[in-house]
Amino acid sequence: MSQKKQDMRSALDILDGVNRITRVQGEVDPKFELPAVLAQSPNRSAVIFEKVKGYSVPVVGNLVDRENFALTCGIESSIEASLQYIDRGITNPIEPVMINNAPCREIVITEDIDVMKTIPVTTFFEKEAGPYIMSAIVVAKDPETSKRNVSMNRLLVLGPDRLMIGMSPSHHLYRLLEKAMQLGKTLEVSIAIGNHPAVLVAANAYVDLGFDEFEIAGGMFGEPLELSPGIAVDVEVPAGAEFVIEAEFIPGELHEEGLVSEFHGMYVDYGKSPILQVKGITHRKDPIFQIILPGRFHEHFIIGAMAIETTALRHIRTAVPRVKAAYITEGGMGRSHLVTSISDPRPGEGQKAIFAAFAHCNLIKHITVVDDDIKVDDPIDVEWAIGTRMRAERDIMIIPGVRTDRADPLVKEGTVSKVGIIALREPTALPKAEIPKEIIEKVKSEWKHYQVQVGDKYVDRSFSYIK
Ligand SMILES: Cc1cc2nc3c(=O)[nH]c(=O)nc-3n(C[C@H](O)[C@H](O)[C@H](O)COP(=O)(O)O)c2cc1C
Ligand SMILES: [Mn+2]
Repeated sequence: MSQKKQDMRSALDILDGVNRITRVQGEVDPKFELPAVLAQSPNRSAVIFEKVKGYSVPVVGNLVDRENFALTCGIESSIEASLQYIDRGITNPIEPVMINNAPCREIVITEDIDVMKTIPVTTFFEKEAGPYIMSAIVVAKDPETSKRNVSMNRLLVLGPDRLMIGMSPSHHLYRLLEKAMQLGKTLEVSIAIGNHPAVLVAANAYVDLGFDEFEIAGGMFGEPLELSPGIAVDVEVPAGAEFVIEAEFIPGELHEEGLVSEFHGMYVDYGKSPILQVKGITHRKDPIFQIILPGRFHEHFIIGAMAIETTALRHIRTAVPRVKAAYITEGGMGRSHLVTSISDPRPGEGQKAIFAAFAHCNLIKHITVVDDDIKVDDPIDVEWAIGTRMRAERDIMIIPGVRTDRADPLVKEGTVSKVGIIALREPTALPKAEIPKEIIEKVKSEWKHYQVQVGDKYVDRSFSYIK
């Protein structure tokens, strides 16, 4: 592989360099115990489990949070920078390049395939049916156009060479499978595990069918993503992936999944899902297995949130050109609550932003619109705007019966009521009380001089409320 920094290992190296990796040296059981340690981990650094019971493969979890994303993508850690970086990937996509003898093909297994023997797949929740691979990107090709599609899908291990794949009917992979069935073809997939955070976020972008998400990853990196051809199927994966599982859908066979945890932290029952027949497994030498703790946990939120807020912002921009930022909150599970800011909004533009965001993504069901002096990712700032600028009788929109995601805990026949809150400043608003700007700048630049000592501790008086 070339020296390109597009794989999970290069991301881990960066995090290691800034002490954002915790190493767990005690042995942990991949069934419940490992996820329990990850769930209890006090900070958001990545966690590497070095000794996993029954395996010689280490496991990494908690790879992606907003700070780690920024560090591993080489951008500033701010909502504006991440929006700009992901948006660049979508606006200026770069076609991937193919390389041979990629690291992900160092070890090839095509006989006596046994997923659980090779990969330390973890079992997360009490009432789930078994071990789930949650960090995988699933690559498939449109049986009509051959255009590539990349998404993240949960995979339940059913047997040595059989996986159940969870797929929402509103997502592209489902449409590709339907097309294949109509054409009487089998659909092949290549599943890559252990990827760079940028690749994971790209796989979650809400773009049109036919838009290859690997081109978005290339656009984000500013260079083509390196791909490796398949060994048993005609589908490519990132060359630096840790594990690759090549498979095809078994036509007509479905598996009753039982309960599965969703991003809101509750079990849902989606009924029957398709089954994959595994045809080969390849991996790097000394592979590392990546897990994402599913359900109401930070990493599951963040990967989706960063993708959805960027594509929502692009969509809102077509209706409201001066929209500035968009942010999917953590309380909103990285899915359902959006805050968006507009510079110098005209009457009715708050409403237009709300319509555009609801039209864009079924998952979004609660939107707050603020002015551009409000930091969209600061819940205190947003609440201040609601407290000082929103007139409830005029500014709260309740829109009944809007299409929602099937995971929504309140869903009824596919719909819920959605809420828009317009917390925009009126022209007659009271002026903000401010200390002269030049004095604030002087104090900030000479801050050491002004530090206040209380007892033996210095008090850092935050300037976050002074704009
Ligand atoms: C950790 C994680 C797990 C996910 N699991 C699933 C899943 O099991 N089924 C699904 O349909 N979408 C799942 N998603 C969301 C999709 O990957 C995402 O909506 C993607 O944009 C769909 O792409 P597509 O429309 O190209 O198929 C998951 C996302 C994350 C971050
Ligand atoms: Mn797609």
